[in-house]
Amino acid sequence: MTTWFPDVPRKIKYEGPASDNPLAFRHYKASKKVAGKTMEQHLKFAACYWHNFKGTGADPFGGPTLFRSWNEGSNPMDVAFQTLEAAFEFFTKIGVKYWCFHDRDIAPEGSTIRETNKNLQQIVDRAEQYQKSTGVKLLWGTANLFSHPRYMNGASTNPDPLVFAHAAAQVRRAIDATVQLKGTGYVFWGGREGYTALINTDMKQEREQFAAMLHMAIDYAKKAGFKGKFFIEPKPKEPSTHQYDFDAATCLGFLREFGLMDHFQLNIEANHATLATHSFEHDLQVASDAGMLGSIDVNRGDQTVGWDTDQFPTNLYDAVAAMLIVLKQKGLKFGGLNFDAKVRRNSVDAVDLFHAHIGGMDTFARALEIADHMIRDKALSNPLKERYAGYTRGMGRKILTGKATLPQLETWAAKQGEPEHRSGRQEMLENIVNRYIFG
Ligand code: XLS
Ligand code: NI
Ligand code: NI
Repeated sequence: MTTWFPDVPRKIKYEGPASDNPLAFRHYKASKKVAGKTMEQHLKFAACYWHNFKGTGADPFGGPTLFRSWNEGSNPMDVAFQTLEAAFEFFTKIGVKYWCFHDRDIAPEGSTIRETNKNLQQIVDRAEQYQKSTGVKLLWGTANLFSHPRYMNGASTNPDPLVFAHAAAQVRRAIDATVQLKGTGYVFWGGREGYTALINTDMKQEREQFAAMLHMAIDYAKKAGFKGKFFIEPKPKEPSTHQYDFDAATCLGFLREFGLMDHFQLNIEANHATLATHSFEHDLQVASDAGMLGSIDVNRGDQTVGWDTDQFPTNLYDAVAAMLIVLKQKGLKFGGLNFDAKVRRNSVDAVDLFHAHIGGMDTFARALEIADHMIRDKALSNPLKERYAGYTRGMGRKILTGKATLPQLETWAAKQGEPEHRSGRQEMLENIVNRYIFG
């Protein structure tokens, strides 16, 4: 068998925190038990196909810089097959249990829908074999409804129903591929489901069109035997100026408005939350509070720039905040932690893909342990409980159970007088977090 990663001769191993081997895990030990499950079961790490295997490093100011051996060749299907081989070699060597793809990442578009479908089917059949031989599973599949020029005005939100139909054809086959590969999730990220100018946009109708596509997907998936969940992945902008799936709260409103709550959950991406001027943990919490946190695209942005830099996650504070939320909701049943992240355009060696994932996996492994420790000690939940204790009794209880009225509350307030001046203790709580992080 060809080795696409000769610099990494064998599977990356756990060597412990003292190791100085850059190609080893210092914290991620797949079999290590935390709160009754292994790290592997908790974290459900996935590597993504697009950035790792199809990313070129091109940006608006310069062309490709990442020349990968598996992308060399003149026949697109040959390239697709060898890329798939490289991908499964990578998944196996880095030790992720899951992968994610767009239809167009894994197979080239043909000149007709029929040819496109044939290409996709061949690659999916091969992927199925690799999954069997390696034990790597599909976390989620999706359709790329944003790269082709026909989608310049949107896919399901396009003013032209024929474009909608092309998108529908793609969604259908991407669902088939996901079912065949036993993916537990299917993602809708609406890159161009939005607009740049309201002057030429019927926003009300475009949102209805989008909902129509999602309802069709639900109906089709049922017949196709899909047992997983659909996920919407919010993002406020880029490539569209105004995207309809702005953030978690907006998506929840949309799903409620169009009767989609039972079939959907959210896939929250760190860098998308920050683009929406939230924190990563804010959007995770919004989704989780609604029982709708299904999966996470783990990455990070750059605080100094306003675009989606999709860097690998290395910030332990953010990862701990995320894992606190994930552990409290008892994990991600249908989803996992997908590294929707790319190496920088000057990280030109294939081995950089390993360094990148090792960093992300170690960060979340450490975060898992820290978050578990904090939860066991009730380090933050006790102070939180104490802060809201007033709502567990008396008038506070009545407010929450819908038994209080404005006049009653007025009488109570008049009788009690001014409330106590109570500190929120933010700094003390931050020190508590640090205590666990510093160890
Ligand atoms: C882009 C999105 C995309 C989705 C899948 O910003 O994160 O990669 O995760 O379509
Ligand atoms: Ni992104
Ligand atoms: Ni993403």
